[in-house]
Amino acid sequence: MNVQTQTPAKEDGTTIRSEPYRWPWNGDLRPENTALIIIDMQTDFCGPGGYVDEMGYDIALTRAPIGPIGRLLSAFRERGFMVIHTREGHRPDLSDLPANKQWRSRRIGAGIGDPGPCGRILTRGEPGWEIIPELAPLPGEVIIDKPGKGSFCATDLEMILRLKGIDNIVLTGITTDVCVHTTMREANDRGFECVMLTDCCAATDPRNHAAAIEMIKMQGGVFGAVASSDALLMAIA
Ligand code: C5J
Repeated sequence: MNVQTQTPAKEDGTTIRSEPYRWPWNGDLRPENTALIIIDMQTDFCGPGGYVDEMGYDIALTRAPIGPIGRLLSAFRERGFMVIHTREGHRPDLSDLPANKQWRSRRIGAGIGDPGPCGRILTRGEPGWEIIPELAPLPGEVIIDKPGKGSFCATDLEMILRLKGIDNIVLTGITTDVCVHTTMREANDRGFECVMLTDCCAATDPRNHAAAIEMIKMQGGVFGAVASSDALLMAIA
């Protein structure tokens, strides 16, 4: 495609400093058309005794984005942007848990649906499944309960975004290489304009975090763009 024919992004504060292009592509960044999605900031992914901890990964890594997400969340709430939280987890009867997913989790010592220090692992209604208090949803904010990694699979997220007139999605949460990336890919394929905030995400291995960021920047922004939360905060200030 001849890039000269595309609508140029404005340089007047309606785009943010990001890679590999200034985001969003068309300069149309407003509270009415932009949603913040906070993915899986649950005790199971970043709390002591949760799923990630039980698998033996370092939760200092997955806790690192809590502060940056908190600051962004306050700014988005103040300015009236849509805020959406997601939770990965399964029904208590595990009827939505594929047998291979459960088998794999048991292999690494954190069987989904099995008892753990924070209740049954990745099971809806259990303490470990709750969003951490630092980032707790406010009444009226959308919460998406998802059985898989992507936030669009087997949920009503797309319908909610379309009905609200959302074009732009800001992606934050954990983990960069799994649920955040899967959600960004799903959103991008549906035509949403996505940016992932690098300091507001984390992986259980920093190399995977770095690789996930690089993947987004390929092909002129194959899934969208990446930026820091400061860049976005500056633009909406
Ligand atoms: C994983 C997630 N890693 N929230 N879930 O199983 O990324």
